[in-house]
Amino acid sequence: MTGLDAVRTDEVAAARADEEAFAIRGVVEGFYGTPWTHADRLEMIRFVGERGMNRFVYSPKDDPFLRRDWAHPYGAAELAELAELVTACEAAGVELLFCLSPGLSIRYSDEGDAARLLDKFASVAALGIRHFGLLVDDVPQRLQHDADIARYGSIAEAQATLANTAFRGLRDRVPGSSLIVCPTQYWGSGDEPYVAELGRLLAPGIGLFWTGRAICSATLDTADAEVFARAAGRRPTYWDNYPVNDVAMGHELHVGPYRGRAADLPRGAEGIIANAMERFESSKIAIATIADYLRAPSEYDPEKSWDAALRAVAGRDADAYRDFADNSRSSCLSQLDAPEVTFALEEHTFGMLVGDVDRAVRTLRPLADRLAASAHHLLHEPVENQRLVDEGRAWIEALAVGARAMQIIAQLTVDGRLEADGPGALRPLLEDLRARRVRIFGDVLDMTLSDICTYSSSTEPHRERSSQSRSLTQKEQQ
Ligand code: 14T
Repeated sequence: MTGLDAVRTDEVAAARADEEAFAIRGVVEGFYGTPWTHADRLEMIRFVGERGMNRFVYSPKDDPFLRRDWAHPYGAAELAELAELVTACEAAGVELLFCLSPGLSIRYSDEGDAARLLDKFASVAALGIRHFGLLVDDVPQRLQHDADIARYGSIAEAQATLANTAFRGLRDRVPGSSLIVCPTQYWGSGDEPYVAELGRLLAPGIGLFWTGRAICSATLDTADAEVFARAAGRRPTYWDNYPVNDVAMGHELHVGPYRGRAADLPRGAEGIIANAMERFESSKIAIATIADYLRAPSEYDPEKSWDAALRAVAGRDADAYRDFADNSRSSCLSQLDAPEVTFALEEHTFGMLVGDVDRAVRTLRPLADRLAASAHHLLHEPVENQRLVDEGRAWIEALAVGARAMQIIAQLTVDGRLEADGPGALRPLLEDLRARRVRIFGDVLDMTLSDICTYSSSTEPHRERSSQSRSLTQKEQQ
C-alpha cells in the first residue's frame, strides 16, 4: 500500500464515521397534554445522556409560559428550575434547547413583540442556555393581524423576518448560540412553496425542523431529506413524532421499537429529535431504541434494541411486559401490530378450515395462557417499575380480556363447540374489548371474534360451516 493509499483509506474511514453520526440526537417534550414534572425532566436528561443523545428540547405544548402566554416573563421559581435543568444537562453531556411558540398571538410586524421574544430568550440565556427554538407549528396558516397583512406579502416572509431578528439578537447577546425554527407547514413532500420561500428568506445559520412526509411519518429517508434540503437551503432536523401519542392517537400506547428510518439518513439530515409521550416511563422504551439507532444507524436492529430497552425500563418484569408490548405495537411505524397473536390466530383459522383441531390450537392455546399469566402478573403482583404498569393499566387490562377470549376460543375448539357456544361466550368479551377504547392486538383479535360471533351464530345456510370461513361464505352467498 502506498502512503497515498493509506491517507485515502483514513479519509474513507473518517467519511464513514461522519456518515454514521447525526450531529443532533435527542428528545423533545413536545406533546399536547399535562407537561412532565421537573423531576421527570431531570431524570429524562440523565436517561438520554447515558444513551449518547445530546439534546433535550423543552417545549411542552400546554406550558402557558411557552405558548399561550409566551411573552409573560418567568418568575424566580421557574427560572430556578430551568437553571437546574441546565446543570443536569451539563452533567449528562446534553444541550438544552429552549423553545417558544408565539404564533397564536404574535404580531410579526411589531417591534415590541420581537423585543419581548428576545427578552424571554435572554432571560433563560442568563442561566446558560445556548440553543433556542422558534416554533410556529399548529398556528393559523394565514396572517391574522391587520398590521401584518398590510406589511408582509406572505406568512413565510413574516416568520422569516421575525426569526432573522431573533437570530441576530441572540448572536449579539449570547455567544455561540443557535436558533432552529419549526415551520407552520412542517410535513409534506419537502418542496412546498411555503417551505421554499421560508428557506430562501431565513438567514443561512438558522435550522429547520421537519416531520417528514406526514405528521407521524412511517418512513424517513435520504432522498426525501435531499428534496427538503434543496428547497429549504438547509438539511432538515427531524422532529420525529414517535413515540408521542397525543391528539387523535390517545388510544394507542407507543411502546414498540423505532422503525423505518434509513440507515444512511445521517447523509441527508442534521439529526433527529423524538417527540415523547406524556406517559413518561412508557416513553423510555421507544426512546432507548431511538438512542441506539441514532448512535449507529447502520447497525441498528429494532428487535434486539427493543429487548435491551424492555430490560432497562421494566427490569425483572421485562418478559411479562414484553408480552403486553408485543400486542401494543400499533402506530404510524408498525407493520405488524401484534405479530405473535396474528400468527397464532392465522394458524387457528387454517386448522379449522382443514379440520385439524390440534393444528388450530397448538400455538394459540399456550400463547393465550402465557398472555393471561403475564397480564395477571403485571396487574396483580408487585413489579419493579410500578409507574410503567400504572401508565399502561388500561391497555394491560384489555390484554387480560383478550387473552381470556383466546383461551375460550382454544377450549371451545378442543371441545368441538366453537360454532355452537362461541358466540354466546365470546360476544360479551368482544363488546367489552371495544368499549375500552384502547388499541391492542391491532385489528386481528376483533376480526376473529367478530367472525366467530357472526358466522357461527347465523342460521341457514352457514350453520354447517367452519366459524371463520368468511371468504368462502361470502363467495357462496353471491
Ligand atoms: F412541531 C411539529 F413538528 C409538530 O409535530 N407539532 C405538533 C406536536 O407538538 C404534536 O405532539 C404532534 C403529534 O400530535 O403533532 C403536532 O400537533 C398536531 C398535529 C395535528 F395533526 C396537533 C393537531 C393536529 F391535528
